[in-house]
Amino acid sequence: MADKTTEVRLNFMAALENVQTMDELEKIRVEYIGKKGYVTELLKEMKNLSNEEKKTFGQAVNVLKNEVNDKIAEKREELKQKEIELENSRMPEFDISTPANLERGSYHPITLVQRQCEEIFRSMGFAVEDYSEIVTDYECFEALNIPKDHPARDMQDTYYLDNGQLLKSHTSAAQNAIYKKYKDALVNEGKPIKAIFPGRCFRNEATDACHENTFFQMEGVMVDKDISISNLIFFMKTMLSEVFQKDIKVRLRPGFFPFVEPGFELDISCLICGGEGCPSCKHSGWLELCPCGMIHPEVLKAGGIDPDEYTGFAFGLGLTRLAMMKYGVKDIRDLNSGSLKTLSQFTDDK
Ligand code: FA5
Repeated sequence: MADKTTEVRLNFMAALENVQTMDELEKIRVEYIGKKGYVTELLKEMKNLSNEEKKTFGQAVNVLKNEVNDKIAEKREELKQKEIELENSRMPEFDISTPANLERGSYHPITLVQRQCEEIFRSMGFAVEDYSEIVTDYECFEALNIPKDHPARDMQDTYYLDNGQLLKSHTSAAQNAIYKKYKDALVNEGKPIKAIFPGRCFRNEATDACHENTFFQMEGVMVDKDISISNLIFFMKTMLSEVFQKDIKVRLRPGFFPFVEPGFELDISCLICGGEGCPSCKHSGWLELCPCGMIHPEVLKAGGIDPDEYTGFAFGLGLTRLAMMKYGVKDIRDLNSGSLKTLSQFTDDK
């Protein structure tokens, strides 16, 4: 019987010698130590042996099995190493001491302007929050005092998922969650709610030089006792003067949004044409930039805040439009073009 284990061992070693690939190795593994492999078959022959023979033969087969296992593992490592070496030999050689001469990408103008706004508001004590792009109908509309058949929904048609959720049409969709997150600290510790939440928004609408179907907004809210329109105007003015570092002509006019009362449209004089009128501002000389207003009592209530005790303001800054004005981008569609050449001309910031 000892001859048989020796024969299987020699055959195995010869076969292993010729193995070149992982597939071949696997084939040999199955052939020798698989369920019906040569080594496994040897064990089946034990039934014809005496008890004494069974003991020595069993031990010999086990030693062989371990040996086969070890040799296969060793070969696997060897093949892996060869694969890595082959892969490395295919890589182009380069001299790491050569000065880098590669063209570097630049930060997207929207990223730059978003970071700048975050910095400004952080320095004024606002928390920066992140919120999902897929939201519920309740978050995007109902919690904002826009029931199912309210005409205000027509202004914000968006993309709906089969499960009833939707891609958020405005950053206001996060308001309800923010109120709920901070309301306890407001009521129990007297900490005002001060948060901004930038994010990507989606609308199913025709595109032109100042409208995209995918764009960025940055929402901001502040809730406390005795918050008034003066607070709102102060924060808006500070933000704009910090972003542009110069005096910007702005106008505030009444605007309707079901989630604020009163509501305003804050426009800035178009910096592309200097207020003369151009496609970027729909030839009006003004660009709608940051609608805002005092948070509607129903919206505070939906967020778990007592509107008889607390008031607040909210704004929805058009970040994409702000980037257009700051970096002189005439057509909003360039910002989504994905063209490094186009985008890098707007900014040198790397
Ligand atoms: C809203 O989205 C409100 N949620 C804003 C708001 C928040 C009002 C809080 C009051 C209180 P509106 O649809 O106007 O409002 O959009 C706000 C800003 O987003 C616009 O002024 C504009 O700067 C930008 N914006 C809107 N639609 C587009 C679009 N299709 N492409 C690029 N920017 C857009």
